[in-house]
Amino acid sequence: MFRRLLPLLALLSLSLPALAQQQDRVLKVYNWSDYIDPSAVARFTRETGIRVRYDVYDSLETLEGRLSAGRSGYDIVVPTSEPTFARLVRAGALRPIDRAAVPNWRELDPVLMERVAAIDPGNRHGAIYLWGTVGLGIRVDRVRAALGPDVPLDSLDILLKPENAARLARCGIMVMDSPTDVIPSVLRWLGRDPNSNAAEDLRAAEQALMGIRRHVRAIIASSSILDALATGEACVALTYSGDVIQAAARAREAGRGVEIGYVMPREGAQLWFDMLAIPADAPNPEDAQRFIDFLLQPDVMAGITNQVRYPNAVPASRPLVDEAVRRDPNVFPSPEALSRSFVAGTPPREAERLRTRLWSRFKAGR
Ligand code: N2P
Repeated sequence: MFRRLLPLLALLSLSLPALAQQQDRVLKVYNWSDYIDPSAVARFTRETGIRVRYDVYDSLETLEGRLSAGRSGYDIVVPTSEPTFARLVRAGALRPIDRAAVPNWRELDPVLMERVAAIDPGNRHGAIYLWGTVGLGIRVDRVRAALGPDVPLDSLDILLKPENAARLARCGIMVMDSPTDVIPSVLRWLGRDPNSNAAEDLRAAEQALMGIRRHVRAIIASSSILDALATGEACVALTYSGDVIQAAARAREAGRGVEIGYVMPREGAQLWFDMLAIPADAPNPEDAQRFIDFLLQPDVMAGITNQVRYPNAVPASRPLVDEAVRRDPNVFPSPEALSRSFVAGTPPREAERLRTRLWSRFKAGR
C-alpha cells in the first residue's frame, strides 16, 4: 500500500511550476540504432519528467559527419573510444562530466575504464556504455552446406578467402558500410598490424577486399545488416557482435528455420568500447548527466544488456542479466578470446584519406 503511494507522494512534493518546467525539458540523445532498452528511456522520463528525443545512427562515419560541423544540438552522444571519442576529446568537443552529479559513476568497472583512460586522461569526458567485437553473422546451415560440414566456424576465412566467398555468393554476403570498423579486422586477418597506416598495408587490405568484391551482395548500413540477417537474406555478414545476436534472436522468434551464429575471429577480434559523452555545446548538460547517472544503475544496465546483447561496464549488473545472455560467450567473450583481441587506434588524417579512398573503390568495385 505504502509502496503504491510513494510515486504519488513524490509527485505532490514537486511544486506545480517546477513540475511544469520539468515537463518542458527535452533531452536530445544521439545513439547507435538497436542499442538501448526502450523501456529504460520511458522509465527515465517517468522518474524525472524529462522527455527524450532519441535519434539514431549506424556508423561512426555518420556520427563524425554530424558532429564535425558543431552545434549538433545533442546532449548525449555515444562515440566509440577510438577513433571517434579520442578525436572529440582531443578537439575539445566534449564537456567534462561532473562526477558529483553522477553518483553511479562508482558502479563503473575500474579495469575497463582504465583501458579508455589512455585516450581520455582521468576519464573526464566519458563513461563506457556498452562494448563488443566485430565478427561475422552466419547462417550456420548454409555455410556448412557451401563449405563442407567440417568448416571451422571461428575464422574470417569464411568471408575473406575468395574461394569461400565464391561458394557463398549465392546465399548473400554483406559487409557493413564502415571503413573505420572493417579495415582493422581485414589487416589483422592478413597478419598485419590492424592499426597500420602504412600505404603498403592498406594496399594489401584493399586487395583482400577486392578479391571478394564480386561475391559481395551488399555493402550497407549496419542497421540494414541486422535486418538482413534476421530475415535470412544474408548468410554471411561482417558486423557488430550484439547486432548478430539480436538478429539470431529475431530469426528464432520468426520461426522460419533461420539459424544465425556469431563468428568471433580466432585471428583476433576487434574489440571496441562505446562511450556516453556530452558535446561541449550541449544545450542541456545537467539533464545529460542525469541520464548518464540513470543508465549506470545496475538494474537499468542489466535490462539494456538483456535487450541488445552487448556487455556493459557495470559489474553489479551482471547477476541481474538473464542467465542465457550471461552464459553466451559471444556476449561475454572468454578471457582467452579477449587476450587475442585488439582495440583499433586513431589514424592520422592522411591515413584516414587512404582508408576512405580504399573504401570508395571497394564499394564501387573498381
Ligand atoms: C549497435 C551497433 C553497435 C555499436 N547497433 C558498435 N560500436
